[in-house]
Amino acid sequence: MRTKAAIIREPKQDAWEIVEVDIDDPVAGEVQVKLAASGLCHSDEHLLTGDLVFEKYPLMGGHEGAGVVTKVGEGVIGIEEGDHVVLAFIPACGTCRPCAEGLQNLCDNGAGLLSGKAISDDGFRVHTASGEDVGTMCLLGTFSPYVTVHQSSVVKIEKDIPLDKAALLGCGVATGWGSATEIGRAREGDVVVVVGVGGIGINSVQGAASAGARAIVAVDPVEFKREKALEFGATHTCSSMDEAMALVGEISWGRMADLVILTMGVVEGKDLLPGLLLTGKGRRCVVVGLGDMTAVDAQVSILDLAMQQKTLQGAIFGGVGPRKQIPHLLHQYRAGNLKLDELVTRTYRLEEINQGYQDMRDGKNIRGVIIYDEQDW
Ligand code: CXF
Ligand code: ZN
Repeated sequence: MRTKAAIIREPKQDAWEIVEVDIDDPVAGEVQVKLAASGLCHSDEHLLTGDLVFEKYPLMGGHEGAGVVTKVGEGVIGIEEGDHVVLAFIPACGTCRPCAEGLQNLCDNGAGLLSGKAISDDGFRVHTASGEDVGTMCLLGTFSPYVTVHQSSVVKIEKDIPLDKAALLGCGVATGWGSATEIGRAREGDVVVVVGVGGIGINSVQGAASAGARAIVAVDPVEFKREKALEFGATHTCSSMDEAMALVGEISWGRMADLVILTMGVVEGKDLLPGLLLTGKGRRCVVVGLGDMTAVDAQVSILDLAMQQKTLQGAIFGGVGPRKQIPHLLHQYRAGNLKLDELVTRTYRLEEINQGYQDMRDGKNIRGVIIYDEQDW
């Protein structure tokens, strides 16, 4: 079917381009989804800056969304036309070794995340734009009112959940919340520092609050984001990690933080040093945000890392598989323990996507969301 999408033609481009695309019907293992919404995550901005380079261009952006299943290919199990689904940027096939071990956020299909290629049981790419194959961001490409994606990227949800809010579970909410509660193991009474209060960090703040952290220090240079962090459970704010040193020392009686989460839009090697200095003895510093994908240099005090037995921990999708975490988070939403509605600062039409990213760059958004409606379908 003919639809439209926001694409990037090559690594590093000034702006998203809206073009017509042809979305094929689902082949074996795939479903077609009519999207209600797609979140604007900083990771798509990395495509524009060239920090993240994929194998296949042109590339349809977007890697968190939710909608209604319109078509189902052969061999799809447990998903029917009319089902409401979240599209998660992490696929979970359920049969590879990490999936079998309960590490579904590390599913082997994730090897294709940066390829731009779509997975199907038949193994070929399905979208074309102007007659040429077009890749998809993280196997999804949610900057389009319709997508055809593999079932391993699709999580069925209950129909009472508003789809425009459910969309946020595909990346930002699951990643941020899990980075605090799962990989970060935040516990009652902890002192937690969250550096970078965007669409991911704000969910680390609310995750840490739900875990019972006694102090949550939100660090961000943007005043509006620091204020938002307080609404989501932060107890203190500061504008830089340097500024946070003295504050965290005071709050923790010199022990420093039980957990530090680095979720800035761009994380650089030099950020690890202050991140680890904010981390207490035997405690954990979790790196969530990305930067230049080719960067290999990092500043770390080996003495401090070894002698103080600190853990420097990477994290993807918050350390939990989407099939476990998305239903869990929806229960938390229903129970009033997870704020979703309040996460959305502004909504945009697909044609306004560049305004959405400009607002992100200007520090105006916690999460911007593209809403699709009859005009798009
Ligand atoms: C990223 C991880 C790397 C690929 C793009 C998505 N995660 C969250 O935004
Ligand atoms: Zn993301």
